[in-house]
Amino acid sequence: MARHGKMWVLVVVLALVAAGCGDDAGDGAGGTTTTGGSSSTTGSATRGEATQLTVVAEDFSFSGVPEQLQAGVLDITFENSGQLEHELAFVEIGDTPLDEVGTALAPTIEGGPFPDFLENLAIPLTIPGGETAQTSALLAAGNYALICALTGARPEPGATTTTGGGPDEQGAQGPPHYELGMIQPVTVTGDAAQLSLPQAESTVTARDYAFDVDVSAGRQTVNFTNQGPEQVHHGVFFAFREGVDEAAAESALRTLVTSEDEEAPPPPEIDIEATEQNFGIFSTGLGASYDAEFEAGRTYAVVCFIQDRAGGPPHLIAHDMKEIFTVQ
Ligand SMILES: [Cu+2]
Repeated sequence: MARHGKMWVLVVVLALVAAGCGDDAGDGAGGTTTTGGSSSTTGSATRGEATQLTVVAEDFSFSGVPEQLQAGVLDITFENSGQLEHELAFVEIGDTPLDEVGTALAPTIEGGPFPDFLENLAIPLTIPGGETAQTSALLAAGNYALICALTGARPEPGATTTTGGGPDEQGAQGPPHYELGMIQPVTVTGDAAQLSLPQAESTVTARDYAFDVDVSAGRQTVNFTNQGPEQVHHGVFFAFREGVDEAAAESALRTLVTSEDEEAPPPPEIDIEATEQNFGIFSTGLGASYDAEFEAGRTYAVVCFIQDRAGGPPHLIAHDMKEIFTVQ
């Protein structure tokens, strides 16, 4: 939620998600993805220290969401059986009645302040309709609503257009999906003091306001965590074309974010086809594991478009929150 402080950001992110999803399943969220064939078993069971959770999304409902979960590592399978893109967003609501949560969140989604009750936030996965993704994510104790705050309407039945309803065509039309039924209460109990993800080869750490990137060439599991101490972050990746060095990448990124023209294509230095990783949105202490691939010799940027808890411009704009790196 709240990842689009300005319309151009929305346009850019949607364009990148759409481009990334064109030829390779599941790039939208960077999760390990298999299409079809997934068990529809719901509920939870424990294996070791992780809780197994399978959630199925439809247009517009969730199923498989237990009323109670154990704090700690969740091994999540998120199956999107709908036509539209949906997200799995754990939003702490405190004692706010469920029917007042949507109204309280609306300004946040538009780039405004976060409500006071929203301490913990974890949005590990966002995937297009028809896909299934898996991740291990951290969840802290608290009273949550599990919601999808994305917008996007289904194509009208019998409509004469044949646009297919991809994320680019859906645009930002319609109400947030939680207003259409994608909201369920979840109580998370247990000790939140020992939250840590399973070991992974690589790490990307977000903090106020920078990224620490430790990745290598090839396909790998990356643990993405937010170390705060205060703000909410995510990680959106841009890949640059071969031969674009870090100085040129920085200048291209500046061109992208300062462009007044919402219709303008991204700067040519950005390789849309290769821009496929996105790490979810997390409050301090939380995070998830993602399957990611980086090419040796290539330059990338990871940026954050989330606003401060007090509201304001995205962190990339307000705090230059980015890391540009070349993979060895
Ligand atoms: Cu941020």
